[in-house]
Amino acid sequence: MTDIVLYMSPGSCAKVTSIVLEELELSFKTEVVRFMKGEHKSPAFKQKNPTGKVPALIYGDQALSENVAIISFLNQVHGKLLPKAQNAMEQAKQLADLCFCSSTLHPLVTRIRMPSFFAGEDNARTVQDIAINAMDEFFGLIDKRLDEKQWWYGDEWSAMDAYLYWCFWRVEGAGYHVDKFPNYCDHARRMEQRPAVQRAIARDNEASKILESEGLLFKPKNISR
Ligand SMILES: N[C@@H](CCC(=O)N[C@@H](CS)C(=O)NCC(=O)O)C(=O)O
Repeated sequence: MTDIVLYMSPGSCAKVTSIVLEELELSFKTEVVRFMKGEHKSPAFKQKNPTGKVPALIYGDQALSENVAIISFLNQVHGKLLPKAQNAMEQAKQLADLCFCSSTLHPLVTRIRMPSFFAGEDNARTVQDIAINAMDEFFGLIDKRLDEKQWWYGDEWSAMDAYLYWCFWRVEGAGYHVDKFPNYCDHARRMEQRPAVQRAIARDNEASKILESEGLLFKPKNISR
């Protein structure tokens, strides 16, 4: 059996990889990366991911980063993560969907969750306002698509649902008005019913506990609205 190790930090988008590994029922270990200690920027970690970001997935003797690449790889090796594409265009469209999460939603998630990182405390509210405004369009689009479908691709759960869930969950706890998007809210609650998602959440909570006990748990301040 291939040795699999997921380098993660609680709350981070490594949870997307954690969910898909759990959905595949693969046996894997998690290693907590301590952002507050700068472990992600250490030479040892940068050997796993030169960009100094989680997730980094060790799969056998190889390291792979970027959720989109990890999902594509795991789907090619283990299947089950994306609907079977009938042709190159369909496959490319699935990639476009995943890239929508990583390149469009994720940057907005971070600006809603941690606006002061981008513009300092004085300008945090302005950054967050702009990000919320931009996010509304995309959450609207997702909500509309989920109106008649339980999962992004219909009846079939996919890794796209894991990615959408992480984006939702991350801003839900940051004061973003998720209740304006009832179908997306229902999707998140459906995700939380899945045993694999519950196991990934438990791993995340376990990692939070470790960091909390070490005084290294990062808790961004919410802006009151
Ligand atoms: N596009 C990357 C994004 C990775 C990313 O931004 N990870 C964040 C956590 S959500 C991180 O490691 N941040 C640490 C930093 O930028 O210093 C992916 O999908 O894997």
